[in-house]
Amino acid sequence: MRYSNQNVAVLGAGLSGAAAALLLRSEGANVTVFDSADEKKLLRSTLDNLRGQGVRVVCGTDADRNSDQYDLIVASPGIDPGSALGRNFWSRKTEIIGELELGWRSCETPVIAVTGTNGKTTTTEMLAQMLNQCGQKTIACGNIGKPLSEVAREKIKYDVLTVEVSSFQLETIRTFHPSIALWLNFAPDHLDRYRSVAEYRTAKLRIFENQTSDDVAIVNASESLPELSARRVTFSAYINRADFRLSEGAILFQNQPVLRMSETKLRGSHNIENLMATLAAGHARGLSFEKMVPSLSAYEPQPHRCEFVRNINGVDYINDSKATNLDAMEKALQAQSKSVVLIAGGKDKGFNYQPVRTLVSEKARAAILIGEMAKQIARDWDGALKLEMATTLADAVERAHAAAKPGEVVLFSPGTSSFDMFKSYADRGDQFRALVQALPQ
Ligand code: UMA
Repeated sequence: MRYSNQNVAVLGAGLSGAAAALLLRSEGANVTVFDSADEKKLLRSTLDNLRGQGVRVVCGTDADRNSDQYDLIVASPGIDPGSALGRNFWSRKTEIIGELELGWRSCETPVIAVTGTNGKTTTTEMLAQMLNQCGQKTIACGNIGKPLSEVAREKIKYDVLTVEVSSFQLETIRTFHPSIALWLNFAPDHLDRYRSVAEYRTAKLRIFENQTSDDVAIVNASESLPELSARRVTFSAYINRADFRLSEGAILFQNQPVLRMSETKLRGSHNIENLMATLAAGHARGLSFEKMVPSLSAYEPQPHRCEFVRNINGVDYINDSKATNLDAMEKALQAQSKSVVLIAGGKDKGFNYQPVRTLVSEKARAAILIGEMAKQIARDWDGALKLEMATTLADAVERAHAAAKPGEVVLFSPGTSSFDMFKSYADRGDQFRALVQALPQ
């Protein structure tokens, strides 16, 4: 067994930490899980399961101050090296890897890795569904929700794994080596974790770090990326020299039409590029376009991504809670052809809303602001459009309902993450949907 009798510390008792701990246990390690949160705030079922499998769990300030020695430290992606728990363990000489790297080391299946500031979840889901329907057995895992370590522990046989990877996960890789790596796009994000946009980009670029000339890098042609060892395949909805490009509503590969957008249920130029990257990955796996097209045509967009909720008296209500950064908000606004009443705001992630001020003033007639960022956004957009402050999401929905006129759209596209008021973007989107469903006709 790979980790027989090794003492391993796992940082974080969330999804990644629990999966890492159980994989390590199954491979013979003595495991201690550390979590800064008070034990009462953690999921009882997770802790019971870990302890039942012989894992020691240390919570709260005891975790932040622990000084025992370990042979290996495995970090969950959400542990910032600068946090109290992070500082305690990063200051040691012991090897630290992330949960993604741990899962990779126990995995014998080739990996397709998908990164990008936006669109990774849609692309990962769409690609996994397409590969399965085309007879290549895969699972969508990683940042999408099921940690790679859990897939590795289950030991189910797949032809390939389709892994969504975040910058947080890539920060702590060593040997992680996808045979196909997708770089969808890049925009500023996570400035509450990184000191600069450049630092965030550097973490993300590590997706290509261990690739060789036998591998494929599928990259957005509008990105100026460094020299890559892998064979580069490009895509773009805007650049004509890309291998996959757009012409008259159809995706072309080497100038031959392979998919018409009207045959799919996806809209917006960001989704065209997600489709191009998916087709490129399937092509790299040896699939013909004829085989891939029926699956892509049938693909239904997932909730919280410009999801149509309801029309009330001629006003469309759209849930775009997945817009956890400004780039995603920008794409949602660009995709609107009707006048918008925008609901925006949420957690303070260290950026301001100035960069979208002009677009917002062009697309939106009014904006209703919520969360930690509300006052900052009000300063950034002052004078650009009518602004209202709301105390809760329910208050924001009521205000939007009162403000919107027939023919307009109420767009809930926060532009930042949800953790100031909600458990996750999905919780936030579910609450928005329920509030809209409860509005009178
Ligand atoms: N914790 C500490 N100390 C800290 C920070 C956190 O002890 O300083 C503890 C928390 O109390 C908590 C645990 O760590 O109990 C949470 O760990 P985590 O934040 O790594 O969360 P997981 O539940 O393990 O989920 C992680 C990813 N979360 C993050 O990267 C923040 C999930 O991505 C991913 O789905 C999951 O692993 C499985 O791979 C979520 C995400 O928001 C969806 N990702 C970001 C994004 O997509 O933008 C990167």
